[in-house]
Amino acid sequence: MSQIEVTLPDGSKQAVTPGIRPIDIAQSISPRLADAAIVAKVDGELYDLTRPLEKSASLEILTNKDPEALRVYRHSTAHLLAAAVLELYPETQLGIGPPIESGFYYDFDRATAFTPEDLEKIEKRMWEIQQRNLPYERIYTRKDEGLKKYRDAWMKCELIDERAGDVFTEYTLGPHFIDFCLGPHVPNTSKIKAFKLLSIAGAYWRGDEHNKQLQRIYGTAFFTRKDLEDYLNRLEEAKRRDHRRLGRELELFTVNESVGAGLPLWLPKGATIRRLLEDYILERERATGYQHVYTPDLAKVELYQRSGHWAHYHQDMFPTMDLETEKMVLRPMNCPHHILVFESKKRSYRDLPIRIAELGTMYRYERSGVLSGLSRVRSMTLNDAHIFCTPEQIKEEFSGVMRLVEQAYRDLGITQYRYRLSLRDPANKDKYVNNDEMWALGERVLREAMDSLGLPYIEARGEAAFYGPKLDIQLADVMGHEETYSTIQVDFHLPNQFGLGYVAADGKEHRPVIIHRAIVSTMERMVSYLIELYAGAFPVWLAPVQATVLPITDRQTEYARVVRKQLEDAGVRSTVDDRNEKVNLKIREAQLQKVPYMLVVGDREQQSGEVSVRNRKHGDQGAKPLAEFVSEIRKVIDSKAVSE
Ligand code: TSB
Ligand code: ZN
Repeated sequence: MSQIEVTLPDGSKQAVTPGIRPIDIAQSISPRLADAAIVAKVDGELYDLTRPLEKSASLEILTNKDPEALRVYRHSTAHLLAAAVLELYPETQLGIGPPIESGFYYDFDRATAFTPEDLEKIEKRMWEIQQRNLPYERIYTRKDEGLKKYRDAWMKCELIDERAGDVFTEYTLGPHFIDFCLGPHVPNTSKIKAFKLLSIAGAYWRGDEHNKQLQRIYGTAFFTRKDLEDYLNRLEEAKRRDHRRLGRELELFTVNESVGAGLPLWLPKGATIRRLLEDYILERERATGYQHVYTPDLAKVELYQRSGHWAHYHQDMFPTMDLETEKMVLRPMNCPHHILVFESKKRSYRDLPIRIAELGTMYRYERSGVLSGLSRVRSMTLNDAHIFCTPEQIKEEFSGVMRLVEQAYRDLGITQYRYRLSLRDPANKDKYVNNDEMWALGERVLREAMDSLGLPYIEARGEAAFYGPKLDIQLADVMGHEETYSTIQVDFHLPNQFGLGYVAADGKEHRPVIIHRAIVSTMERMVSYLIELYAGAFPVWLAPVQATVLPITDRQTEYARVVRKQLEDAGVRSTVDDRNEKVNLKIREAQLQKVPYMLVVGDREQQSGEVSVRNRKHGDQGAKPLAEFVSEIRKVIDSKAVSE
């Protein structure tokens, strides 16, 4: 019989008999490899370890160290879930069950809603099936036969109908379970070692709200129990820090249906934090040569046609408002307005760089599915600025912005971040302005600026602004999910669109470059980050209430008010809890509200003009004269210490 040739990743070749399975080859290399093997890759395509090889090809064995293999493993666990659901609730119909970033899900059509108790039962049954050591077997079914066989399974029929060719693949799991699937999977349930079902949610078939609503069961799976436990611990921690929950509990912000999704209302305590952040950054900008302006939140459509937003950013804008003689639109960015500020008078090279800054409110039509608390919203206020400078000044301006970012992060206690060079996606050019030379130049300028600062960065294609590449600063949440906060963008496009100019030393008109930059991102996104970073226990300088005075009985109410007055006079944000409640309860509640200092006052404190200080982290600090406490807390506030 003729042989086929398998090329391994190290370049070595093996002559083998057709029909041999990747798992056999793994076994022949080493039993340990076979043991760790999850799935194969044949000519670059994922391939079942137990699927026979029929022609010469290159072969890779992916093991339980490989992220791509983890997706296959998770998808295989989703089959286990489907098998368990069908054993327990045979009337259920199967949708699809793909892996996702953090695990997998499976969609089911069933008249009765799954309960959390059902989830436990299903998980138990999954383990039972896992114990049976069942193989995942690939079989081929003719399309016409399949459609007949699955007459009553409407989702399956739709999926089969769509497949090209006369034959489709299915996978069995033991004698009773079979599902339409492209594969591949792990060879056997014994490979599956650690999983957990997490939640149930509604989901429309194919994500389309006109379709039937299904029940989606989410779960996750890892190669080891340890990895699973680490993940579940992080999930718990993420719940504890979730800014949407804390936003409610600490009365920071709210979202109301009557206003609309993605349009948060800042409550007094949240507004205090926001105002502090705004004051902070405005002060830093004043100190570093920025000029602040106010510009309106909307403009005529023509402005965005000219800037290119209309052509490239339309999808993210709210629809226009048709007035009698003009069409207006809510601005999705502040740049065009700032450009008009620059243009409002003649500029000379002596004036450059000109740094126009604004806490600019803007509106983006984010799709409802991606909205989240304060972190992704539809109305937002950006700590924005546009720097108009000569090409020679870019590098210095870039470093100046970086210094601002680093100082702001230090003051806010942000220590973990990555730099990301965000480039356009060459495969999707119409999302971006078309000028290859300009893109190459922008990219080069950013790389040089980063290299000369000696800062490392990762790269991401498809993340640029439509007008140019960006240097983004990425912060991650507890689950490791990254978002962009600060950003610095070099733009050669908008100056051209608006025909901007300044008079250079040679007396001729030259074109400036625009650097778009945001230091602390939008107030919304940064506050969402700070809430989670501190789990609501803000550094004293940012805490909405810095000290609360707790009289032990109503005999000290008057004294408590005097104490509070003195705190307020010293610029310390404070409250008095003069309810007729036990002081222990008042302490407990202040603690839950994460107030940094609780000042307990009884008869003794009143007589001596003292306060008994309790710190939210360190507990009882003993009694001290009020003036002493005031000067101590002032020091903590003024130093912007991130822990007291
Ligand atoms: C920096 N024109 C530039 C500006 O001059 C600009 O708007 N850049 S941006 O599109 O990248 O947005 C700036 C920052 O706003 C982003 O880095 C991100 O941190 C924040 N942001 C963007 N969209 C949202 C949103 N939907 N909700 C909250 N913050 C957002
Ligand atoms: Zn801009």
